[in-house]
Amino acid sequence: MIKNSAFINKLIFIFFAVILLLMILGGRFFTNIEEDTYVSEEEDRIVVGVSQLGSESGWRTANTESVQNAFTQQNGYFLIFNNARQKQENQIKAIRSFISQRVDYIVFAPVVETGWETVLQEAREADIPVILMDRKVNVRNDGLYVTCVGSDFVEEGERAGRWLEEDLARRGMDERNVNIVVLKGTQGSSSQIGRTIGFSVVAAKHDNWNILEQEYADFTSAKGKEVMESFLRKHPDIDVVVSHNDDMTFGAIEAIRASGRTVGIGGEITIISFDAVRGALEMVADGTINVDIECNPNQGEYLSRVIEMLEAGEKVEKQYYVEENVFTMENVTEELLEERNY
Ligand code: GYE
Repeated sequence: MIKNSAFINKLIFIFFAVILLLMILGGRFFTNIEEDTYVSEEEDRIVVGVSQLGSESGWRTANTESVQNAFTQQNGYFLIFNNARQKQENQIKAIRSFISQRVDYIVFAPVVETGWETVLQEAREADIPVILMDRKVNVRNDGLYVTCVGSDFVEEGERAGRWLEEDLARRGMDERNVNIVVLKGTQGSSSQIGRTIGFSVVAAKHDNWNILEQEYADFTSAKGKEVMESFLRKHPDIDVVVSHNDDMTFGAIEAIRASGRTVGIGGEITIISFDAVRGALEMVADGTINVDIECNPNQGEYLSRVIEMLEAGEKVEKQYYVEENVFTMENVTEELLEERNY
């Protein structure tokens, strides 16, 4: 009897041990299948490493969203996104990590134009196509990148200048002395360089346009306010502020109002801004900002179209410009404000 029950116990033990073993093996087996499917799904997708330069402005936030909405899993992409927080060295690190992860494409918005030769050469040696977004690079060999998707910043600057010409003429002030200050974007960035050149080209045609001072204010609202305060302390007679983006403009308007001066249509200081984010367009509509030169951050779709062309083996242009407008009180409509999602 005793012998028998020991035998049964042994049988029960073996039975459960076998079941446990089967469960463990089965579990591993099924997980393996899942992992394999996951890996193969990912292999089908186009892997894009995106190095965004920072998150300094409303424009930048919209630009990031546009990229993230374009490179989705549903659209067939696997996106590796990195925010460099305004530091070129962080962008170089991100690009090197994209290279070591063997991504299919590198997309990046260069914070400044110079200093990219070495890392772009490394991408080239790894055979990874590089696409520039928003800003440009200044390299001796433009074969280091495939194409650029962004804005014509010189044209934007010229648009600002041409608008001022027309506005002064309309108000019968085209012969009078006009004192101008310029809040410039990040030093060495394409948007700052292009907008400065474009506006200067028009300004150079007018002896009565007097550029009192130009100062970098990093495309941020806080710095825009600070630099504007110093302009106001030094120059009691400012007629026009040219501000390279809306965020700096918001800060500048605060500083001007705090100094007791008035802005915009019918005010003492004319405000010329760039970007045309919704908050600024509302100020165009109510006459606080005289004109806003649009810069279009919706570049994600253009970028994915370029990648599709490259995937299909088609030839792409070296530069794609996004569509842009000039906004004054006359053409900022309710619909425009409603559909503006940034
Ligand atoms: O105008 C500004 C942003 O390079 C076009 O960068 C871009 C500029 C944009 O921070 O708001």
